[in-house]
Amino acid sequence: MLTIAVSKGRIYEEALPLLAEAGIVPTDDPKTCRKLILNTTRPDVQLVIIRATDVPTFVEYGAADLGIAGKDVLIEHGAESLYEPLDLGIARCRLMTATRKNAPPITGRVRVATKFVKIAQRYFASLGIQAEIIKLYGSMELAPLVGLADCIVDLVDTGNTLKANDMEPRDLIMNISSRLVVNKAAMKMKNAPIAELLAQFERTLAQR
Ligand code: PRT
Ligand code: MG
Repeated sequence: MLTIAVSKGRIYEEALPLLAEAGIVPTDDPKTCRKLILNTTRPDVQLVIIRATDVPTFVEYGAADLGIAGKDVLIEHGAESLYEPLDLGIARCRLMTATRKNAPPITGRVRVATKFVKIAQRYFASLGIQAEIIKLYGSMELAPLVGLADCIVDLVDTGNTLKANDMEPRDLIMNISSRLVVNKAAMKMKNAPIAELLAQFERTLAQR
């Protein structure tokens, strides 16, 4: 049995066509079904549906053999203990700094609200800017509006969320896409089926 960890939402939606090309079609829809383990049309493959930030943990401990996770989540988790053989090119976005519209440029000391604490710390340190990082779990856009922070570090896709909150994107920290990750022991113990799956994903991606 191969177990693949995927988060509900945009990664799941964008991973479905890739999985389908490999003959993996879930027999339930996680939007309407509360099951956390989904069987698929391949009797040897199951999906576990978990929070995006938990995917590296499940794969690291071997609770899932493979996983699909955003590069943002992988860097923040510190995913040295995982293989990351493929950029799936899905759920693309940009990790950026953002401020209130027309805010003065960031210099000297800055208060930053984000859920990407490690990435933000490294980024501001690399610029020689002294940053006080405030960890939040969501709705980062609110922080500058209520005086909690000068700046946020968050994912931006269309930019509509920032615009709706009188904020604007500032600097690009990195481009983000979702990656396939593999448990190191599984890569050895289940090498044949995993290698076959990797090859199929590669063929599909090459055609895109
Ligand atoms: O929802 P939950 O707390 O369980 O986790 P999550 O929000 O991290 O999961 P999910 O499914 O929303 O996102 C999973 C992954 O999708 C992220 O780790 C990214 O790698 C990727 N991704 C791609 C995004 C976006 N695009 C994105 N736009 N993740 C989040 N957003 C959010 C962003 O945080 C902001 O709130 O969408 C908003 C901005 O979108 P625009 O279009 O208004 O700019
Ligand atoms: Mg979300």
